[in-house]
Amino acid sequence: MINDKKVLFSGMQATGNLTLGNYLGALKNWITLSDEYECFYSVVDMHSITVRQDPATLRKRARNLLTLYISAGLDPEKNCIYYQSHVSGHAELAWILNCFTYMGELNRMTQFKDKAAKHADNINAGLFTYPVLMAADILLYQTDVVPVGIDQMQHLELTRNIAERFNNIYGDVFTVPEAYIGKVGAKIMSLQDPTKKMSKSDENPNGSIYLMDDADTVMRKCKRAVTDSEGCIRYTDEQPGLKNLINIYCACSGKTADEAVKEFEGQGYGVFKEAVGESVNAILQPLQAKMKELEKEKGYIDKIIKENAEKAQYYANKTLRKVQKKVGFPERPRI
Ligand code: ATP
Ligand code: LTN
Repeated sequence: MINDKKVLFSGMQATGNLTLGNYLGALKNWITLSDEYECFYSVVDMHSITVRQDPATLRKRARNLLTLYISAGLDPEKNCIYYQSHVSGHAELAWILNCFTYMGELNRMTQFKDKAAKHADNINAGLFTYPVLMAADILLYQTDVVPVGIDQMQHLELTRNIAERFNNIYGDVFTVPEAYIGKVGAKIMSLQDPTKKMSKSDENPNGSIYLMDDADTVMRKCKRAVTDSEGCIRYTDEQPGLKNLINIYCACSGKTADEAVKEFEGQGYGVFKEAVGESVNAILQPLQAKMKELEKEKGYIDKIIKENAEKAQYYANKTLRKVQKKVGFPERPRI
């Protein structure tokens, strides 16, 4: 608990342009939960270098992502929005937790298998131990709840196992966190291949709606989305493309699937796709306007970055010192 509130932690990688999947699966829930919890929202730039990055591009994307968190509605005065690389505790705890994680556990991680297949020329140890750094992110702040898309569930389970293993040896050191997966939007699929998740690193830009896509591009992508030849609006696994569009529509408009199906009963896919495009634009347009405004406020963003890094470091150190003592490191003299 911090300030009598439970703690929430989440993060995103600065590996590309954020998609609607990132927004509906994660960011949107961050905003809903932010009043109830003491929140830490990190730009996890240390995770990003598990695949090769151009340094200047990474720096720019990280700054964009941090600004986007604020543009999407997270108040940086109330929520701790910061760069992971600014708080040394993440790497320090990750090392310790590495020694409490088994190779076999990491070998089972599907994200590792996917990324290793995709980057076969660079299967580095960081890619393999990526979930341990993620566990360190979460456990460092004694986190109660972690809002993520469903694809991160396996990493959350591993985090809980590591925390429980450590607690069983050393006593109650870590809070064991729960995942928070939203009801709608937990997994948004590609518009071009509804069997694949919408991903910011997809090579086909038509499969993803990017948060910075202009209104016409959003509409065009929605109209071109792959559906089927049934021609009838139903919410079923047999029509995965349509189901995905209904999920997007519901997550953006706040309606239920039943309501959406009733609303478009007897109408063609064209009319429905247009409504999907409009519902997405109603969310993206204000976000883009705020982003443009904030990009000009350089001094303000710099101040947020500094103050929040200090706040995060303070809480991180509390846990870290406790852990270091438990595992038997000598007490640090003040340097
Ligand atoms: P990459 O393509 O680089 O692997 P990504 O698009 O999967 O990236 P991450 O940075 O790994 O994005 O994820 C950020 C957050 O967005 C996580 O909480 C993740 O669960 C969520 N998320 C990512 N893609 C989707 C999706 N298609 N639907 C719902 N949530 C998603
Ligand atoms: N692995 C996550 C990003 C991430 C994260 C975290 C999410 C890194 N550390 C801690 C929640 C909590 C992903 O979305 N790919």
